Amino acid sequence: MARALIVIDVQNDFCPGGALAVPGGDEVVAACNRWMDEADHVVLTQDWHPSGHASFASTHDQAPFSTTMLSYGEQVLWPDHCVQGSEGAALHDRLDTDRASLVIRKGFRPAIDSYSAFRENDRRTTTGLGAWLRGVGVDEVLLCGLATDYCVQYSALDAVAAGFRTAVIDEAVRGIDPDGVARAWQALADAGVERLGGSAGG
Ligand code: VGL
Ligand code: ZN
Repeated sequence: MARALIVIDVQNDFCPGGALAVPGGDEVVAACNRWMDEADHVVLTQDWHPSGHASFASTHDQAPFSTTMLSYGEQVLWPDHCVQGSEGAALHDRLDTDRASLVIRKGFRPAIDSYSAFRENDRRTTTGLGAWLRGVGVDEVLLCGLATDYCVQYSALDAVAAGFRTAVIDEAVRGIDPDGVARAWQALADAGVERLGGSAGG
């Protein structure tokens, strides 16, 4: 069986200077690249929203970081970010994209956000990633990237729920909100997701 490294949303808009910058977001790039050596398959994800996306505060004339009810429930409203084809949506230019066998885009349906790389926020629409991983014989998933409290957390919870042995690499993730990050690590531990310390090769 095989191990996949899933590199979540290492995109310009989540790095310093970006539209939805995660503090220290660019610090994960080197660690993500190093951990690629430990995996049989590298998957990159890309948050990929059309303009006017339902997760954008501007779409609802609301303040960023407020919430609204969408058809599937409560949704945090974000500054416009990762608009399809924009420089902000591009992967960080020091990320080693040559190693990836799959780049999966998510959040492209106008009315549905997708934090998880596996399942959109309606919790029904799948991205196909779980089936792809099984198809290539993956039984173990390592996650790194951005952001710990949103897309990394949701992806890891869906991975472990789908039956993959799942770990999040501590040194290779950064989060948006410190309280949210603490809650995320607790939720991950409760779900049986391993927290990997140390560094690649160690
Ligand atoms: C993300 C908020 C909105 C993430 C994506 O990558 O964690 N967070 N879109
Ligand atoms: Zn997004």
